[in-house]
Amino acid sequence: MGAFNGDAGDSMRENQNQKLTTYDRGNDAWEEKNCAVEFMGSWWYTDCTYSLIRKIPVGPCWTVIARRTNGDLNFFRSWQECKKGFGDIAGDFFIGLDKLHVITKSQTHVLYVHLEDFEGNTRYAQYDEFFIESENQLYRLTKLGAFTGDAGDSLSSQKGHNFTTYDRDNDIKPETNCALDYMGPWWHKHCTYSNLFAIYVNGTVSSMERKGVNWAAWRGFAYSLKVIQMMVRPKYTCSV
Ligand SMILES: [Ca+2]
Repeated sequence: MGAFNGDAGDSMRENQNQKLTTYDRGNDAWEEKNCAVEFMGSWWYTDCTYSLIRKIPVGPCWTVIARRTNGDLNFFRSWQECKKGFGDIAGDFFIGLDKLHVITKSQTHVLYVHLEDFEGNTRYAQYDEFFIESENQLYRLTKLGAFTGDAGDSLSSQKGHNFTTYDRDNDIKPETNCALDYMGPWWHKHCTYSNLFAIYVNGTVSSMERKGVNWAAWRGFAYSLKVIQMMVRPKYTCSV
């Protein structure tokens, strides 16, 4: 690798002479773990790197359960609609709570939440266990494992809580319905630090505070994100 010039700083010098590491081929210097797995990108790692273009993880193991990329599809939906799912899996959609229960019950699953703002920044939140109960148990978010990521943790606060829609109040706020108050079906408590199924607003609109596509630990309650993608994959075994 030749001499550096530019105004971004040199973050590839340490990668010189390193082998390429992928999630299935650990050629880095980190003995205990694989840098490509930990940081979700193939690269010329040492242990690990100062430069990495992180992409949303893809592969046969991942199932996308919800995606929002624009405001065309309304997510502020009824219990029946959230139960069955809505949208088009090639575009924006929610897979539905019944399917989410079946998938997460089949074996232990990991949850990955990808977030993007309107300024081109991306963050993620990963939880090493994720389980949604059946409708009889109000699709309660019973299990949510340890958090890793750079988005901050805005979901652990909702662990142990039922799913609430504007027409089914299962939250613990006695006086009102959180899904109605904040315009998004979710695992509301009293009410929530994340509201990814709320109203799609372009960035900051103060009148829509808490009612936009929020992940409070990253951009706060007044900021509505541009893109969200929720994905699950089996934690231990993935047969391709
Ligand atoms: Ca309530």
